[in-house]
Amino acid sequence: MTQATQSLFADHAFLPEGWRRNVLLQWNAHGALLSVTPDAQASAGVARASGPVLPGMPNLHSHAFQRAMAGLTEYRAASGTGATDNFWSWRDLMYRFAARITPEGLASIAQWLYIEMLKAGYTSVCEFHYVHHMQDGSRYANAAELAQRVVDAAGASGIGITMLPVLYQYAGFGAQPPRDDQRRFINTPESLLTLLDTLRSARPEHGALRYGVAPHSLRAVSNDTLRALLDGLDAMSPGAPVHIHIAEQTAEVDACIETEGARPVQWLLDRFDVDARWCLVHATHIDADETTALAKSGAVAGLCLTTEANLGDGIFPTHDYLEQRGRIGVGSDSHIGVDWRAELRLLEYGQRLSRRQRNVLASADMPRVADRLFAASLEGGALATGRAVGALRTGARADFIVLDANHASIAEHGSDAWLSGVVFCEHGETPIRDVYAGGLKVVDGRKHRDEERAYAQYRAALAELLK
Ligand code: NGQ
Ligand code: ZN
Repeated sequence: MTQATQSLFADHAFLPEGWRRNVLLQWNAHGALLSVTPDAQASAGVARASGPVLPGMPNLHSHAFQRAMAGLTEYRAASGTGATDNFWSWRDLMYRFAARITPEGLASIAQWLYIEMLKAGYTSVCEFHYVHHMQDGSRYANAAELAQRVVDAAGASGIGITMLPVLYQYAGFGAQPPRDDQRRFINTPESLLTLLDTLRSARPEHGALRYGVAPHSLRAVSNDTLRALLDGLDAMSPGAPVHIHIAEQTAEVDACIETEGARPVQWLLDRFDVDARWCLVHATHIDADETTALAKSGAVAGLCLTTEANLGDGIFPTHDYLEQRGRIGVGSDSHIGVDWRAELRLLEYGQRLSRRQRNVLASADMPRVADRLFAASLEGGALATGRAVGALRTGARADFIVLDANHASIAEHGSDAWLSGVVFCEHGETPIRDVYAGGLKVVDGRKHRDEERAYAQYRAALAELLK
């Protein structure tokens, strides 16, 4: 039996044109918005949101298993005089962790992580999934076993997911053979496409589930294998999303120049039709020409500020890129934090600290930094998901957040200051009270419907992993 239309009345809601009053939201049984009507009449039969309503934020970059190692690598592992920890030494630790992941463990970690995301107001996630094989590198009976566990965890939590199985083929530029500790990740374009095909048959796409692919990085594929992957994807699902790690570390930029004769972003833009279906994650190290070219391409720059800060990556030229109308979105990546408010705050603070100015990412038509960054990352993040999300408009998913109007960060402020309070203030518990994903209220009064059970399972999985 199909359920009747559902609805919510909001005294204030953030629509594509900004804050509007008396907004009636209506959606169908599949979780798609049927109408969004400002200046509507409240009526007796319609539930009323307890506070201002925002669209849910897409999380454009996640490695779910890494949630279980958050907080466990914050010590100096390198020894000897002048020894430094860096991205690469962190990666060694992370690989040791990845080697221990089991299907059951991954399911429990992903389930808990996605609940944390929903509680934070992330209503979609793009999962850049690369641990595919058994501990010894051989295939599971179902080649898509681990990816399927992640898809199922998303379904159970209620979050929308774009599953991006990762092609990891080489250890470095010039088609270097994979390292032993990368054996769980390795595929050819053909085997990866087969894995994706298997997964698509077992778990067909629907309103909350989409597929794409992720060539891991230019280090991990070649020109030819990237081409083969994209051709295969287009045969299966034309225009599906493509995500890639692109220029996170100066060492990879140097290696790319040395073996390929160009910087990574330039190399990619010169050889492939990079457009709005692409998400370039960590385009951190780009020069002025690449900044202009990337902005012009229409691709989304995937920024993961808390992870990039945690790993000591560097600072993306956000100001110049936004001035040239570049698209952005945010992701929680390694999940050292799961909070888009912190991502947006740090995005601005990196610019403030390096330029010794304030309100760097404001623009002439959007003088409020939080409003500009929120709107930009909704739009770019939505594009990266390849799903109809990121805005309160007809046809989009009914994904939204209800703020606590009495929260100390926004109470007594005018609506024009609400997003500033939400993003920049760090006072006590989250101002996010309720969260709807696909029209279902999955977080009610800061609690997810399944959080106790999921947390117990997460702890059990973690205990097992850390044994
Ligand atoms: C990853 N993570 O794939 O998990 C990467 C590290 C790599 C981040 N870049 C591994 N944050 O890039 O080789
Ligand atoms: Zn990543």
